Amino acid sequence: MVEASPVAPGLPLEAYLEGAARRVESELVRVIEAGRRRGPDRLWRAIAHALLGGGKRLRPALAFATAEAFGAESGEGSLVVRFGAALEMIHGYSLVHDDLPCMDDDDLRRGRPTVHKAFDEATAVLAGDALQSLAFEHLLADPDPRAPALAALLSASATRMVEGQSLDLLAEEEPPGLDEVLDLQARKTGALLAAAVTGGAVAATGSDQGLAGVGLKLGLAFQIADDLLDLTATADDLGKRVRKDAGAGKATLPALLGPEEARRRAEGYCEEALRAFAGLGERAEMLSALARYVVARRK
Ligand code: GRG
Repeated sequence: MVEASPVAPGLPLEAYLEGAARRVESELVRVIEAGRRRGPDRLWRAIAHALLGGGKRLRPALAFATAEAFGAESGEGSLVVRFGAALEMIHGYSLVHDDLPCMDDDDLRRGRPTVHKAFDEATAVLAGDALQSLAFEHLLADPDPRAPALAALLSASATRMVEGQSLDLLAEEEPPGLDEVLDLQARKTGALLAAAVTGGAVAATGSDQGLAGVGLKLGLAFQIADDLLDLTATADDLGKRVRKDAGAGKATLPALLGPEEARRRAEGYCEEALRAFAGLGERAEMLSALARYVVARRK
């Protein structure tokens, strides 16, 4: 069984997540400051609202820990930190668009009003659009010869994410079976988490090191944990509306299999990832700690 609560104040994992967030946020702040100098001010304020309003920064942390597992540095100015910022831009855009009235219609995200509530719908659509292209503009501004491979990886995973979102919307009309839900979630959530892991490997070595499948499993574990938290956590814990999946009749693993079997599956996927990371040796210890956090997290 995956350890229930590996994150406590003062323990290394929490410090690691804080450090990863600090590095990625200073990069995001620099990009936003440059944008605000150009304007339009309203668009860039909306982008800042989307990018700097908290968030666990789990995807960059996974990319950094994977790069480190292959012996690379993940300090300020490194290629993997630039990649981590690009990941957060794609993730941020997906959240802004997902919250829109034509999608999930949410008012609260990361404990604050969603972008279309704080600004307006048209500005939220544009902020999401800009974030999507900005991710590639930012990544490809790095002269490192591995930057184009990272951009290719990120764009493919962003397309998978949109396919997953489309499947999710279609599922509201025709309830999907278990295999279809797993396919939907592997694309909607798994693809970007997998890109975080493989991107870390590419930044460090130029190869994805065969980690795509493991990254997808970790993404499925993350989504199941998210669905379980929707059932058990409070809006204060998560900074977003809760119990919305059952209300919307969403097909999730907890709904299809029951919460206990869903948790068992999440832990199984996590164990698979842990076995693969163990093969990378001691330098992958933080990566393993992050994999455990994916299923044991409380927010
Ligand atoms: C609209 C193109 C488009 C895609 C939307 C990712 C997604 C697809 C929608 C987000 C809705 C959602 C709840 C997805 C499931 C898992 C998920 C991505 C949760 C949020 O990620 P966290 O927990 O968020 O890493 P923070 O705020 O910590 O960054």
